Amino acid sequence: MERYEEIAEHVQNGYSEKARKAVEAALSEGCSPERILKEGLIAGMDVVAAKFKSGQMFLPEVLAVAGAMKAGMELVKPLLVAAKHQSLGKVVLGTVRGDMHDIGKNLVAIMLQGAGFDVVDLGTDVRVEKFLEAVEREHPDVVGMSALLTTTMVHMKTVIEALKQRELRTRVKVIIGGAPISRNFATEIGADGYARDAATAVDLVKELMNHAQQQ
Ligand code: B12
Repeated sequence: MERYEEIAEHVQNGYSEKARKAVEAALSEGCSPERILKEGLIAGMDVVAAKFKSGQMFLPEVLAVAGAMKAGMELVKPLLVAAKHQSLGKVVLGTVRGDMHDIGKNLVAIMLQGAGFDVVDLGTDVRVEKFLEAVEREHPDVVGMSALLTTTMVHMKTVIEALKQRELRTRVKVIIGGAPISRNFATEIGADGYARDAATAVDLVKELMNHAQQQ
């Protein structure tokens, strides 16, 4: 079996130790961290997402899968996050209130750091106040919010409204993402952009920063 498939399979089974060892082996064989992430770890998670949706997999199993995914991500992260001396800008990231999903947000953080941005990760279940405090404290160029639940995506709008009220909205660009999020939703709530995956998120942030400089 190919290494990438092996990694994907261990992620699907929720085997953290095996996933970690397979990623280690792949790296020592010279496999690229990008392919390990895409064709191994994310490919495994895609299968799990489909099975969870159709009721073939349940929460405790998905929790184990998330653990295996993280074990693998820890090893590829330092390789993707190359130390760049000059920062391209600063991004504050967080998963909104009531939402514990952080795998996608963490990937966005890794890719942004890899591209040369400073990232301040506020974690999961981030309340409005915490986003506002971070904008005041960190002076980021961009605020990124993640939501994976239809019940929590509504909080993105609350944060945008609160930024307006505090007169902070014009200081930052706001981007959003997560499985239930669409471009239409982003427009509807007044966000500056939406990206469907981590690689596109990097392009989006670069685009918004260029735009801001030209203004
Ligand atoms: C793993 C998982 C979990 C894990 C999370 C572990 C963790 N640490 O993150 C656990 C087991 C804890 C979990 C719990 C729950 N989950 Co869940 N979970 C998933 C699952 C299977 C995969 C999510 C994932 O990690 N995907 C892989 C990553 C790489 O993809 P991603 O998150 O989409 O992120 C990418 C993009 O969206 C984008 N992106 C993400 N964030 C951002 C942010 C910005 C700024 C940008 C630009 C881009 C961006 O880039 C990322 C990288 O490419 C999804 C299924 C799915 N289709 O998404 C369900 C899913 C999200 N869960 C679901 C549910 C219902 C729940 C629970 C309510 C279940 C329950 N009954 O308790 C709880 C809620 C807990 C809570 N309060 O948050 C539903 C949501 C349904 C809905 N419409 O609201 C889903 C869709 C499954 C389903 N079809 O039923 N879950």
